[in-house]
Amino acid sequence: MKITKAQVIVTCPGRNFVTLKIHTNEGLYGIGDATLNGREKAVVSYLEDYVAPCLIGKDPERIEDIWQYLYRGCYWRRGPVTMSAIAAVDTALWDIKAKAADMPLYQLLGGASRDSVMVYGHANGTNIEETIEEVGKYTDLGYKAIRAQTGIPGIPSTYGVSKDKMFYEPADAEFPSENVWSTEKYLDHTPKLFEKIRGTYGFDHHLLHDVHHRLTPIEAGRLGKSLEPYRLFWMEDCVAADNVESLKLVRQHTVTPLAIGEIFNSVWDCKDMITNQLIDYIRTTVVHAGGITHLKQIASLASLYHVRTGCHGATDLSPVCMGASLNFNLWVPNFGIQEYMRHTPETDEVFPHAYSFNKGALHPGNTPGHGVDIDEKLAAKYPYKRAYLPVNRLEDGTMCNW
Ligand code: KDG
Ligand code: MG
Repeated sequence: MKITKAQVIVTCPGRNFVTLKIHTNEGLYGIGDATLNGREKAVVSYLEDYVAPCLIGKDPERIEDIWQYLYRGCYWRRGPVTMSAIAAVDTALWDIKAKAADMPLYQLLGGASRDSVMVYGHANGTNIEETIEEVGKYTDLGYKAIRAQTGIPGIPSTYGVSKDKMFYEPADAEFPSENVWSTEKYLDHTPKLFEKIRGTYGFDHHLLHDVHHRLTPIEAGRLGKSLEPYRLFWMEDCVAADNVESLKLVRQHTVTPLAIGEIFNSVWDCKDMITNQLIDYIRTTVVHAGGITHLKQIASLASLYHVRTGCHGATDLSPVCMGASLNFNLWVPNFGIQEYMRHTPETDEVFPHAYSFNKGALHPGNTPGHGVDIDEKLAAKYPYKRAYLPVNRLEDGTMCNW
């Protein structure tokens, strides 16, 4: 088999997605997600200008060799743009291989290790009462795990609180919108949310929370400690994880489990925090961490240190990424949980998929490949629209992490 064409498709059915479609001389094709939220066109150019010309004529079945060719061969390793582009190629090639073998991708990876993949949904509200109500909606839908976020009194808008409750979309402006942040107000308010949720619904569901990189290590230690009575499944991105030493300090103060890694691109970003057992869940996912090939390597390393997977699954990760991730999750021995922010009906229509939700879990389906396709005609009806994630400032105007 030979690769004949590598086609980049950009579409915006409510939000931007970049998809790579690799065609072969045998009529089989595979698709991969290449979406990098707020910087989409950088990956488009990387793929069209540099990667696609090198793929023509290559044997698509040599997935590992092509991965190494793109990683080692470009000299400039790692980084979100490079690794998202490599991921798209890798995902498309696994899709082709599984289609050629006439089996769902999870079978090719080693078969199912579980019946389905536990997911968590996003309950959020502008205040605690609204979030409590949303948690109830998710339990009614059958979710076993729910992430809870709430607005903070005195702060006009914050991460994780959306206008549309089912389809959270933070990248929504032609120029970055500005949020305001107060750690003091957040630290006082957040434990009250979880006290109320447990008081209302008891302890039958897993609860998760995303701090979104905003605290110092000692503040994160304080939050983790104050949340211990409510037994969280995880506290996510409690500090910006550029400096692994930070997590040692957090660990000294709390046994609330820690999840990190949605912005990581490589095993090198998380090697030290895994091998020092400073985290409990690794959040890397297919599209931003070099595809199935590299995610396997990260998960294998993690399995040696009791670290389980918790793949990122926000709406900016396309259904193609979700399909690939679900096949990976059904197989991976050290699976923890999968994030599931639902896509809008428009997005679902552009990306017909085999995966389905039942009783708080997703199954990738049994279609050969990863089970997700793209309707190109429909995709063409939604042209690219520039959109940025917000930026964040302290109340005195100082820039901080969003
Ligand atoms: O593109 C950024 C989003 O994917 C991110 O803000 C969502 O933190 C996020 C999460 O946990 O889903
Ligand atoms: Mg997050």
